[in-house]
Amino acid sequence: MLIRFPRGWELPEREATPESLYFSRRGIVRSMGFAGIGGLLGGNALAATEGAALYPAKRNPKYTLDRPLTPEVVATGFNNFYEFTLDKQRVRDEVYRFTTDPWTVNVKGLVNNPRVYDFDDLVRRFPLEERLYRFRCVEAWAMAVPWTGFPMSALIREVDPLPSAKYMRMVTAYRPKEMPGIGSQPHYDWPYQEAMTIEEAMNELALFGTGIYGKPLPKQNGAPFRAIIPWKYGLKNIKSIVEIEFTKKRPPTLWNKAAPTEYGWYSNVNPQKPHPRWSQAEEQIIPSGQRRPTLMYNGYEAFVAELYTGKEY
Ligand SMILES: Nc1nc2c(c(=O)[nH]1)N[C@H]1C(S)=C(S)[C@@H](COP(=O)(O)O)O[C@H]1N2
Ligand SMILES: [Mo]
Repeated sequence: MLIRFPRGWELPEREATPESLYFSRRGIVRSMGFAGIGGLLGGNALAATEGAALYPAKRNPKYTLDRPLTPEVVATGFNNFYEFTLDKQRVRDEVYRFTTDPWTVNVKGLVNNPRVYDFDDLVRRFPLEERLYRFRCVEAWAMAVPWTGFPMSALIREVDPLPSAKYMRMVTAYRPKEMPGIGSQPHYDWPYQEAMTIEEAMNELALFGTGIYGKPLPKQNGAPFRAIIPWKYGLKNIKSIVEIEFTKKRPPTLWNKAAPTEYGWYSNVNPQKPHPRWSQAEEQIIPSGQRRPTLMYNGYEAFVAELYTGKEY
């Protein structure tokens, strides 16, 4: 079946429909059975059917926004995922070779309960919730996105780090045959790696994300399993995680290693700390281009400031 994918900021009919209407229409579609879904949604038929019980997850009302949500077509059509391409508007066209089912997440290192989770079990193991978060890229563009996921703390408690563990390292899948950007950008130290202190990861804001806009994550947004750390720059929000390791030593991270003066290891959103080539005092809302002052810790100071008091980053 030929599906027409929208380009740029073009709004397909589905996005122009209020979400509530769209979801009730999905309800109708679901009741039509498998053939009906296949006919209407094409390649997403299986994901839509499997996700029916989990999505949309109940929204947690505690986390509120100071700006409108970014249209879904923008957040799923303007992506940084260098394993595929550096062209943000082409990532969604380059992910078709990437297989995300089956998927396992290997949790290892300094923990009492190391374990390999099958993603289908993992997504049902910890209760999913939806949260509306601001999202700020180090390049100074910003969005506001409804994520679905569960607190990192839930998984961390289950694997039970040893007292000697101080850091949590996360690693993206390394599949050169499925990820054309790896071959065309050989100077990066693949696989993509990120890390944070366990104390940071235990903060209530830190999520493992499995969905966006009330549906499972599309591949361009890091299917099936990614980090959501809203007080840090986007680059810390590592996608398509296959491995999580608990360590005593601070793990290197891809961007910090590539350019330490541009991308700090912590990479907390900070309007007073400019990138060497641009100010971080303001951000540009995508897609309107409207400028706003950047908020300290991306507006999450009340939640995270205590993690950093008395420390200089
Ligand atoms: N594996 C991997 N994760 C990644 C990236 C990447 O290139 N590879 N880019 C990061 C950057 S710079 C940003 S801004 C966000 C973008 O997430 P989004 O496309 O869902 O908006 O993903 C982050 N996670
Ligand atoms: Mo980014």
